[in-house]
Amino acid sequence: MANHLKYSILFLCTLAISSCDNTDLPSASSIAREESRETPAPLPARHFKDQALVSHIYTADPSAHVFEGKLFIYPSHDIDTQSAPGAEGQHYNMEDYHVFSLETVGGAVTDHGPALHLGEVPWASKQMWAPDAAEKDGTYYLYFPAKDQHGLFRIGVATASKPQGPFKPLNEPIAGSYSIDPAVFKDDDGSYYLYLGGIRGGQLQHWQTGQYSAENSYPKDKSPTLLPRMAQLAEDMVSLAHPLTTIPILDENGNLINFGDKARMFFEAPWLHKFQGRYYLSWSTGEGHTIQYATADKPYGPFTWRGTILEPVLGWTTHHSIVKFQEKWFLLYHDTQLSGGIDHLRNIKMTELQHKQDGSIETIDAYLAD
Ligand code: FUB
Repeated sequence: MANHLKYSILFLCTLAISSCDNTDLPSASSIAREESRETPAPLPARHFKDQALVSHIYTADPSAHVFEGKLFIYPSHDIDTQSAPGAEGQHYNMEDYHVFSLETVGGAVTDHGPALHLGEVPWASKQMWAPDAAEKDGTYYLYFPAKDQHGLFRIGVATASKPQGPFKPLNEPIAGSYSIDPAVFKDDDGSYYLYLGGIRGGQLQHWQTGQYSAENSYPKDKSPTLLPRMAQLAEDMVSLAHPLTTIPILDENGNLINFGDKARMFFEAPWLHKFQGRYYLSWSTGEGHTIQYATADKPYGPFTWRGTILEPVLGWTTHHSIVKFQEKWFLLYHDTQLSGGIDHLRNIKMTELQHKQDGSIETIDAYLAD
């Protein structure tokens, strides 16, 4: 038996003994399916630095914002699935969103219940992946990726009068949108920008020219990698002020980062935050399993690579957000601690993030030192 599976079973036994109230625990068959997937090298059972924010359902991809003085979290809601794992991410077959809130760090986490279900979205067919939210003039906007009736990811919007929803979806996705992982950044002048993108299952490789191509191809290792996209949101918050544009990410020599640079290349999960007047773009490297970041003077970039925010966590994916709450900065992220390493059954966590004097970010390890 592989170490990875042994560790999964051990961890599940521990959960059972401690009478955890997790209602979505995986079946033995899902663990077996997981065993056949390509996973990172087995990790030793070290102690986790942070504990899951909630354990009654599986959650992932936490986007966090402060609304009405509370920290609101908009994660994916992971579910066990009959879809076999595959390169297209078909086993991430989520169907709804729950919104969570905290009044204080370390305090009770409120699950506000179902906020939007796939069946309510006229244009969507499946896979409600990582969402984000924004507020403007008392209306709350939930931005979410889902596959349309042709199997293409689009970004939808749903609105509510409260940060926790329930959200009412628009009949159509955002015109000109594609791929996954929307993140909305509000600048100090009141402008809103939508960042997005994810390769492989996230389909960004099909939009290399800005137009859809059925060809499923990637750059050569020594060519610039695929870049995340962004656009300013129009005043109505549900359309783009201009077509999506690429965001240059440069290395320390001023060259675009190459596709072969697996430790730094953009894979998915773009997030934008601003610290001391500087724009910080952070992203998941996918196969590199880290969160990297770059900085710029403008929301459009070009961004220059600066370093690693988060070292690999337990599980294949890594996805985060960065938010200032009650005078401190926090990294929201996920791992697969509760499911014992099952990639599509994740749990959200939160940890403090430090900007150093020179504006760089201290690298976070999700494990305690041995
Ligand atoms: O949750 C589904 C997908 O997994 C997200 O959209 C990606 O960022 C990855 O976390």
